[in-house]
Amino acid sequence: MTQVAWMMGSDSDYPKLEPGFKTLKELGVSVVGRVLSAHRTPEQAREFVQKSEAEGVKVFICAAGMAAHLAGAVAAHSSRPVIGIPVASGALNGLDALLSTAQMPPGVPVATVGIDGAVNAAVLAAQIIGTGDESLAKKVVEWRAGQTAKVLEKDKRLQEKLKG
Ligand code: RP5
Repeated sequence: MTQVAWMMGSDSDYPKLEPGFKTLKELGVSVVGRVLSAHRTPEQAREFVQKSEAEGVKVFICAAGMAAHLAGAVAAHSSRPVIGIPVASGALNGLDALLSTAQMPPGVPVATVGIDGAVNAAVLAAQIIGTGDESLAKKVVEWRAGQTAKVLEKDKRLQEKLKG
């Protein structure tokens, strides 16, 4: 069963999102990715959300740039958790998308990560699903421990360089 449905407003968003898809793969979370737009394909987006929810998808991730209404529109059609990724594109380079995605009215939340925050969206989705899945929760802890080890290794290399 697919655990995460990841929608994006345009295929031009995908290069920014690829690291997040990779992270879900590392965590063993199943994901389906679709290009579906709140503005350009509103009917298809709604149908996809309803079908995904009926099939048991646990979390939606929605990425869009400019006047980014995709995450909000998905949240309007589903009571599953929706994570929004504002994508940097257009004249305002993501600030527009950040505000459009984050500033939802009370009662229809979108958990918004930072601009181009695809990896955080993936980790957050895994953490949410992990609240009901012990083995995934454990994988998230291990994944984060790996990140800690990488930073400590970088610090060690810097210390050696500074000793010079
Ligand atoms: C948004 O408009 C998309 O999410 C993308 O970030 C931006 C530009 O889309 P394209 O013109 O590249 O298709 O809806």
